[in-house]
Amino acid sequence: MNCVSILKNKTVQLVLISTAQIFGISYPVHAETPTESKSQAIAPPWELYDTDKDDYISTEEAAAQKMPSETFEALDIDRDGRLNKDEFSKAPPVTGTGR
Ligand SMILES: [Ca+2]
Ligand SMILES: [Ca+2]
Repeated sequence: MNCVSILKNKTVQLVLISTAQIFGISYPVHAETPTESKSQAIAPPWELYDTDKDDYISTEEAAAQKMPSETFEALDIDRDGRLNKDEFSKAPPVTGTGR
């Protein structure tokens, strides 16, 4: 009968939902997930800076991401007025949010 299969479906849905809820609750309690989110936050968003994709970050591109000019100058080790990936990789793990 159709009624039975609908009922079964509902039961399955209920089980799935409660399982998800248990999962959702126990996840933060355990809190022993590896630090992958951390390393992602540290990785500098090169693509975000190098908007014209010429493999260098110009002062304009740095300014567009609110990188302070002191930071830019400190990172520009060879003083050619732009940052290559090597120079940029030495950037502090602060991503253009202002502070
Ligand atoms: Ca560029
Ligand atoms: Ca440079």
